[in-house]
Amino acid sequence: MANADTIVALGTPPGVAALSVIRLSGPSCAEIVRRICPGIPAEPEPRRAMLARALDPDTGASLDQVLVTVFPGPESYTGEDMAEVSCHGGWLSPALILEACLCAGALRAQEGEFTRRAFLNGKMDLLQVEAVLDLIESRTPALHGAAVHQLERGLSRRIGGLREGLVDLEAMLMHHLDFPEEDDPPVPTPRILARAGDLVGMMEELLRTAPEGELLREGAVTVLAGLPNSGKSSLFNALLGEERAIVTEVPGTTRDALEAVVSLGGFPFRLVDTAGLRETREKVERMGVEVARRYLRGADVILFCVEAERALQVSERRFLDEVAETPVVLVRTKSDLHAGEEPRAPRGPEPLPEPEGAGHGIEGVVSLSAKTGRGLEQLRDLLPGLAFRGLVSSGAEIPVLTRRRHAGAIGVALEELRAFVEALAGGLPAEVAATHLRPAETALEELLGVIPREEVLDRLFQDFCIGK
Ligand SMILES: Nc1nc2c(ncn2[C@@H]2O[C@H](COP(=O)(O)OP(=O)(O)OP(=O)(O)O)[C@@H](O)[C@H]2O)c(=O)[nH]1
Ligand SMILES: [Mg+2]
Repeated sequence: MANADTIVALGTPPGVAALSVIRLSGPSCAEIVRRICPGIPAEPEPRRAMLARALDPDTGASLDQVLVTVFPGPESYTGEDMAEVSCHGGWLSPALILEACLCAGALRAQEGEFTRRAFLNGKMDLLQVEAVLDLIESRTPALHGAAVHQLERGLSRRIGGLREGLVDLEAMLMHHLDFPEEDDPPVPTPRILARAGDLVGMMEELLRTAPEGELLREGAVTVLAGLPNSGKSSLFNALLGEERAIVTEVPGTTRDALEAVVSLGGFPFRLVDTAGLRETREKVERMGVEVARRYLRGADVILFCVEAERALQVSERRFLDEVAETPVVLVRTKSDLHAGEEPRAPRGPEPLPEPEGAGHGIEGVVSLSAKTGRGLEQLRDLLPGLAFRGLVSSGAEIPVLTRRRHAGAIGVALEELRAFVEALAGGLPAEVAATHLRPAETALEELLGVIPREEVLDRLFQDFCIGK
């Protein structure tokens, strides 16, 4: 599997910074580094930073003062010989040193090539590769936490355990398969079924984390909806902490949908401000209302804005009926205009009094003022529990399926395992039931990347930056 090419890339983004790292991997690392930094010893001490002058290999001109560290394989990130050159950040030093490495014989790395090599050399499995990607892209503590856990093999161990469980089942069946005519098998069928039942339960538990796990990467789509002028854009801006959406006293101000990602309680939310819902003949506004409805159909949570103390109109009730499947927070806006609100101490979200709440997906009512900020905190506290209920209640330590690929593979394994249970419990011969175990194992092996598939790898690595 050894790779003949030595690759090089910037491990840090270009631009003004104190430091920058150039990383190399491949058999000629040490040689290339010594051509650029002739001062370092012929047999450098592994994993120890050495101060050196980096020189242009052609002209001998001084490029920077650097720290060089070599990591002989296989004890390196990629499993190959590696080297890192830490230089001063900025626009030129890193670029010149990178150029010097290319002159000295290194090749420019492809997207994700370092991690790809790490995977191919058995330094990490496919779930860990994905974790690297999530880790560097995460902007919320929730995704960051899940990625670190996955990088530390939390999910890999769980999947590995399931795979072993399937192999155990096969072993238990072995005797049945070898001596089908014997009446008294060493492992009674009920015991095999019980073990299979445990595995089914574990797969189901894992699969339940998938919908919210995928939202960790994409953000929960949180749509602000309501009649024109109900204060949607003002609330959007208040949650973002900046004046992104235009706010005026003219009903029908917002026409397009505006999106922004915010972290609330450590979880990612994709807030969408939309056009106020009303029948209108005006062409642009009508299109805006159409767009709003499209977003509402895909919403994970709806913030339904109604001015405080105003009774819900028929059209608003009808709207709530339409979205009964989606969790809704009834936001009572502009509370500062209603004196009755002021003297009260802050309180938790109250249940919607009948008949307002009956039969709808209303999960809470929050009274707030975008103008004074009062009540915003309550809304922020409420949202993680609505969009990420399972993850909030289970805490950070259970592995989470964060990609469709994960849920797809576990789904296949679960289906096969259920078919196995059904066949065996239904009295079919052991060898017939057993035909479902291999495909279940294969699904888990593909998930871990035990059997690497080119197309899966290509799709995955195209999302990487060059230096990873
Ligand atoms: N006093 C007070 N006024 C508010 C508050 N929130 C919004 N307003 C006012 O209400 C009017 C409408 O606010 P917007 O945020 O534009 O309402 P909208 O729902 O986005 O309106 P459309 O985009 O037209 O559908 C503006 O004049 C705001 O200044 C609030 O909390 N307190
Ligand atoms: Mg608006």
